[in-house]
Amino acid sequence: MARKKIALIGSGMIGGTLAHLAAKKEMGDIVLFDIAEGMPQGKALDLSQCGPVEGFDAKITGSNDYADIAGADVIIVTAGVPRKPGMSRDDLLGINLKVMKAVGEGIKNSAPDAFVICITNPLDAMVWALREFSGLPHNKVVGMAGVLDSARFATFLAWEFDVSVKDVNAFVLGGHGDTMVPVTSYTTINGIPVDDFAKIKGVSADRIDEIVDRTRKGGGEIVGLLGNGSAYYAPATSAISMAEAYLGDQKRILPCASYVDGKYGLDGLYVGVPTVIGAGGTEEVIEIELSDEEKSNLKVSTDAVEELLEACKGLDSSLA
Ligand code: A3D
Repeated sequence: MARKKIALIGSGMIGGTLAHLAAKKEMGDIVLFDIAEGMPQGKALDLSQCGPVEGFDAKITGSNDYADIAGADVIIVTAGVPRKPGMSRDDLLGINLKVMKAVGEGIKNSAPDAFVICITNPLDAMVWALREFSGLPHNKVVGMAGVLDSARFATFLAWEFDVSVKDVNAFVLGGHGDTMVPVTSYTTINGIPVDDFAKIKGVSADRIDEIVDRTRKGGGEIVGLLGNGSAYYAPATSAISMAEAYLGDQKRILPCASYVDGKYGLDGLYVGVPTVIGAGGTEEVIEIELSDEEKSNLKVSTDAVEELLEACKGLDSSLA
């Protein structure tokens, strides 16, 4: 059987980390693509030389030509610019929308059969725009955010309760912004609802609210600390888990920015929802019961995403 091919559009901080993870896991051969000349080739050479030490045979190449992504099974898109301290994800809209247009057209022409995972911010609007520009079916284009946001929530809960992260199943819905909705009613510690576990551990409801708030602002906390650029290790690892679910037809239920048309009262929007990922791409969106408060929080979050889509349509008439 031929090896799988993974194309990474954008070879910056997340792109390079993705390449290293994919190579270590022997997911397939890897193409690092970027508009910066020399940089993806340099990273590919450096990463290839990890092979003898780490024991992987993945072929890693760098490119500035979309022809080299032809036949890719999975494409992960990080092309664009990240936040600087003081910027919101939405401040990136104008510049990254133009990047999505170039990337969408490149994918349409060179690798229209790939499963495409978008990471570029502002995520929910960019994945929608990328799908529009590429013309791929909705089930083959998805955004990575919920796996990362849930991992942040799980990390903070595990620290608070002093338990293994492996036993925390955290749940975050909605857009990837400060209005995201960490859902405590579906968050469990080895099956025990988080609110019950907090009582067992003597952790107050106010403290859980603080953790929810820290999760919402988790990306900004890292941007502030780094001083230049945004998180890349956990975003890369999160996207790799989605790529593995597709390549291995794992049917994992992962929170992803998926196309929702009808469920959750939404009308043709990409937003974070629990999604089955298997060989068919995003195979099913799972609609869960929400309390009135959770519903209204989700509405605030999806309204914010809808506003961004309107802004995209204003910036590029081909999207209107
Ligand atoms: P960075 O290290 O700057 O890498 C971005 C790369 O994109 C650079 O190497 C650029 O040269 C390249 N690029 C720019 N324009 C194009 C183009 N038209 N075609 C191909 N490549 C291009 O950024 P990063 O890797 O740290 O972050 C990448 C994106 O991910 C940013 O938009 C971040 O905001 C976003 N991000 C999202 C999350 C989510 O959870 C959704 C988390 C962290 C970062």
